[in-house]
Amino acid sequence: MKLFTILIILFLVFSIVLTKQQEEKSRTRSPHLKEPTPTGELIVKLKEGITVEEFTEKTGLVLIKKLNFGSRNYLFKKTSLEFVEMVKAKGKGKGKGKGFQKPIFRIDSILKTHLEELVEHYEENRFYKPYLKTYEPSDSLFEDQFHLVNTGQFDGLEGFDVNVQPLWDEGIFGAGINLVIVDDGLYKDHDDLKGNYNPDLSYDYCNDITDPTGTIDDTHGTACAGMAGASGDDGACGVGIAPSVNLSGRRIICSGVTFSDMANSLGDEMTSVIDISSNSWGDFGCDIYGCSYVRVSNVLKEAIAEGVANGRNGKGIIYTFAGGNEGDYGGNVNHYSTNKLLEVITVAAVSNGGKHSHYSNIGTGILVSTISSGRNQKDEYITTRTTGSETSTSCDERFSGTSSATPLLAGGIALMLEKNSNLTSWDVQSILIESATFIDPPYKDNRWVTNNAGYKFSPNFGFGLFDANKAVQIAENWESLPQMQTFVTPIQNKIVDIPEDDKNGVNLHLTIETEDALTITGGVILYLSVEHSYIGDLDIKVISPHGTIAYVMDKNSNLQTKLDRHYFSIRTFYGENSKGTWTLNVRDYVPVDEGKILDWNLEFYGVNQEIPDVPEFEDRSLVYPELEEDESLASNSNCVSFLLMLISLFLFIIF
Ligand SMILES: *[C@@H]1O[C@H](CO)[C@@H](O)[C@H](O)[C@H]1NC(C)=O
Ligand SMILES: *[C@@H]1O[C@H](CO)[C@@H](O)[C@H](O)[C@H]1NC(C)=O
Ligand SMILES: [Ca+2]
Ligand SMILES: [Ca+2]
Repeated sequence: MKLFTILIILFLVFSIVLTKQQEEKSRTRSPHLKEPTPTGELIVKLKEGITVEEFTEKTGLVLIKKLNFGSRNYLFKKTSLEFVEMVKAKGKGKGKGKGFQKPIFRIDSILKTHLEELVEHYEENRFYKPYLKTYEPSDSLFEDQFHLVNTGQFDGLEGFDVNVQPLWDEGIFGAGINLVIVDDGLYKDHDDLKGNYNPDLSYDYCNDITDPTGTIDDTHGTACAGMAGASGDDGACGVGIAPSVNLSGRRIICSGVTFSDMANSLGDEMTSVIDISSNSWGDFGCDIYGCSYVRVSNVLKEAIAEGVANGRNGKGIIYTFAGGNEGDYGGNVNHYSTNKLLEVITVAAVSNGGKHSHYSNIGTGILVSTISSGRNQKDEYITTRTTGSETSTSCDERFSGTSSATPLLAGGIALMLEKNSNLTSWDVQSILIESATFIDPPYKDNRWVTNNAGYKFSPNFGFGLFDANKAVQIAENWESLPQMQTFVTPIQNKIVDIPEDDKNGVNLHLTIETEDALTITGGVILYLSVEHSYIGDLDIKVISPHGTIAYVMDKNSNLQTKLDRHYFSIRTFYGENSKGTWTLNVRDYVPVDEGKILDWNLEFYGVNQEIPDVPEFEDRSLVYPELEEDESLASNSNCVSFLLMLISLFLFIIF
């Protein structure tokens, strides 16, 4: 009985130790800490007086070559027969990892005796993977930051991240780049931010003072700042994607702020030194009660156009904007205003499981996606671990949404600019498109379209997931595109009825002549006016002369508004030539409510040359696991907490 008890205790202790070790293992797992792969060879230093012949005779090893240094260093392998055995073993077994045998140089006891007798020292030869230095921030929450390095924590898909580690290893941290967070307050004294804080570009537009800290409730801007540029190795929280970027805050979320203040916050007399402006705010296009179209504010549009054309000494400020979090109510970036402008980079969110985040607005205006929360239909707040403004050390573990996806991209762009500060704002857009990773979770139709220039676009993801390493590598040798040109067609104002209850709808056409043609880079704008007793019936597509379809608007039972010279942004046609006949297709297949098209036209943003080729990169597309039942169900059971999340995660200005 006693023995039995002791055994049980021993077993328990043993399993605890084992679990601990396992934990330890998974905690420190990093792609760069893997054992280097053995080559199947042995490096030896023969003892003084031992000849190669003597050594090979006794050990049966075969000489490969003498090494260049010293006089007694050699490389050996086993006999070719044994090597064949080894290679065979390697090929056995099914599936990745299973039955795989590394070409380990087996050193049995006989060989061991010989070695001890004949050599001074020996070691197995291995493939060397050079990393000049690996940056692994020591910050306590870094290991939870799956968006930066996804090791599979929180059930995520290992490797599905923004691929920043190779850049950190090269020492690219965003130094010397000025990134402005336009938001609520920025708690500049936070331990995670103060080292990167730049007061020169900061301002509180609510109080007309230079300190952007704001009130204790202003946690959103602080979290955004941390996402982009929290410093590393400071003991505080986690780390931003660009841990050395210069951070400034512009406080505009408060009552009393006006359109002109907002416009000033996006660009002012300091525009020559602002590099990037990150904006995780928007207007309210949709909510649980329905959607309404919001007109683009002229003054905001102009401030941004000015920043892109003349900011950064003519290279253009790079604006990132959150796509918005109303995806569960049919939110589409084309419902909104500032965040769909072609001049800005509109960001969608995907989860750590590689899926479109359910709340993330879709639309042809989305440029790229980055990683945030939204696994399944559950409320998982786990995402960044950055900053909160309660004290100088508090961390925010519940920050997510397209609000967090946006500064993540903005910080990534800082890394691109550090590598090549000559990039224009439009160059950055092109490079993001060129470098984005195709993501196609098998759980639903992602409506990917491959356009005539070979680019893939989806209204869920834009051109795909942001890959910082690829973007920076392309940025390094990118030759700036020529000046962006625009071409706007005359307004087509023949009034046309939209056939009621008809699956085909009406097709309208316009033709671009050769002399007006551009290679589309910035995108296409559809301006459209419709008179209809229920706009939500409409389904709108634009089809290029090459047959590429852009899903501009889906039928949306929530939509109750007017379309009056409405601005729809379309990225789908990147790289196509605008020459030829374009088609606008408008359908209404709901047998109540009807209307007519009053006018429409298109505007093209492009250049007078082909888009340059970029190098091919390693394919980082995901292999998705089998569909799990709970992932396929669009459960609405968490509706209330969901709403709370949306409200807390995305800031809105109601115009
Ligand atoms: C970065 O911020 C510091 C202040 O913290 C400022 O002195 C410096 O000029 C900024 N760098 C650039 C490139 O503007
Ligand atoms: C940036 O442009 C300048 C002037 O044209 C040039 O000398 C420099 O090499 C460029 N830098 C990069 C990184 O391309
Ligand atoms: Ca930190
Ligand atoms: Ca109808």
